[in-house]
Amino acid sequence: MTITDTGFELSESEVPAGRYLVNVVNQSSNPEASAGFVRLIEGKTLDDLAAADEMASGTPLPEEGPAPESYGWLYETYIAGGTSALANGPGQVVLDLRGGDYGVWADDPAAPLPAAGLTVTGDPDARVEGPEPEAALTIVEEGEGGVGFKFTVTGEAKAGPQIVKVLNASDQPHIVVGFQYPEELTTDQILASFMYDPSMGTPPPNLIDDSKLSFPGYAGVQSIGTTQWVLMDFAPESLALVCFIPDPEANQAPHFMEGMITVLPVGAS
Ligand SMILES: [Cu+2]
Repeated sequence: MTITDTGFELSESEVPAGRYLVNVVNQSSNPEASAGFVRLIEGKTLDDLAAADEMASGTPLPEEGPAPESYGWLYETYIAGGTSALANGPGQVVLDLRGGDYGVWADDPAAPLPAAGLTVTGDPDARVEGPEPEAALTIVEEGEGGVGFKFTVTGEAKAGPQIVKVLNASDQPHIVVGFQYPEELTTDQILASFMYDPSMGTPPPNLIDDSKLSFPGYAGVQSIGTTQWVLMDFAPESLALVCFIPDPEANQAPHFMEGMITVLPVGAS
């Protein structure tokens, strides 16, 4: 798959259901462009996976983002996962495509990039079986809407490229945004930095300097019960995992506010 500034180009338009290694090449001007696979449901089209049509017709989405009821169906449908690729570099993910009509999207219903279609032939309900890549690190997404969510991590993150297995064992979709920082991080520091707005006056101590952040780890939105294996290439720096999906059971609070934020050490390779 190639991501450009006008959309997603897929090498295939139709594939049988199965476990796939997807190579993502980013030729767009967005260095953190991402791509994921969402199965469409009755009454929903590729236009429901991006804001491209609204922007083209001059009716942009409201500044606060699309209304929650417009994307509620994404909490119910099958979303296989996805990854991002740094500009011109390879991104790789292994994921399970069950039968159905999919849209390849930028992991955000308000994204300006139009979604691209992919038909997957085969049983829409059958779990995909296949060889499992050997992962260095496993992230299990746990918890319950309205109660709280967390990442449970086993294994050790190491500097360099590695396969990270991500399993959604909760009751809502999740995303893993892994960012790195050259100094030590704490979850309190990250939360305070997310909440800080310059109009609030004095910044919190240890405010994160955005210019020092990098994003070498990313597992795209995935629905309940899915597993994906993503190639991540860590630097020997602090690593934080954060989920930004809103929780409809908690007044659309992002999952990181409900506990889905974790700081990990990265060992020498
Ligand atoms: Cu989440």
